[in-house]
Amino acid sequence: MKQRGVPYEIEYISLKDKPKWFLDIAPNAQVPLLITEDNIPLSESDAIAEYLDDEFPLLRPEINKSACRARQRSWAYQGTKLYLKQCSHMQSGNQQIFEERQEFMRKQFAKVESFLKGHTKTQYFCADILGNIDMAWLPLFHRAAVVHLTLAVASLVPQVQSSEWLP
Ligand SMILES: N[C@@H](CCC(=O)N[C@@H](CS)C(=O)NCC(=O)O)C(=O)O
Repeated sequence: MKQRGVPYEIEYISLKDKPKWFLDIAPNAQVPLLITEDNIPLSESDAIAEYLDDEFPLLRPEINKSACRARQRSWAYQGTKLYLKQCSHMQSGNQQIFEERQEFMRKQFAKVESFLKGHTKTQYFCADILGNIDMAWLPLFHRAAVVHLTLAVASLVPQVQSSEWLP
């Protein structure tokens, strides 16, 4: 939203002690939740991203061409599906579980890495300005970099080591 120039306020909640106002309006009881200017609560990252695309000018009108746009959406969806898996990876109870989950995450990152290899001419996924697909993968790359730096494990994605996602 910052990139789009849309004004917003953030309210953090405790996921261990979710407030009643949140549970009353979030059907999936999960974050993120976006409350629009008209006071409409929206949940599910993909639905929120789509709403922002529809409501505010696209950052990247060139991706509006249907096949390209659908492709971006599909990769963004691949990214958002991994959020919870990555949370579990970072919260592994022991070394063996951590390594099993690390292997799973490594395979997922390998897929996006092979996609990125075909898109090296632009700064971001498919253009020189940020779009939903970058937004979807940004937290994954950032957290992978945090895991890498914190635990000194082999990096999940080679690009992470040298990229600007590093904290
Ligand atoms: N499908 C949802 C998943 C969101 C999600 O997994 N949120 C997690 C935080 S990373 C959450 O709220 N966990 C708390 C819970 O499920 O009780 C989306 O894409 O928005």
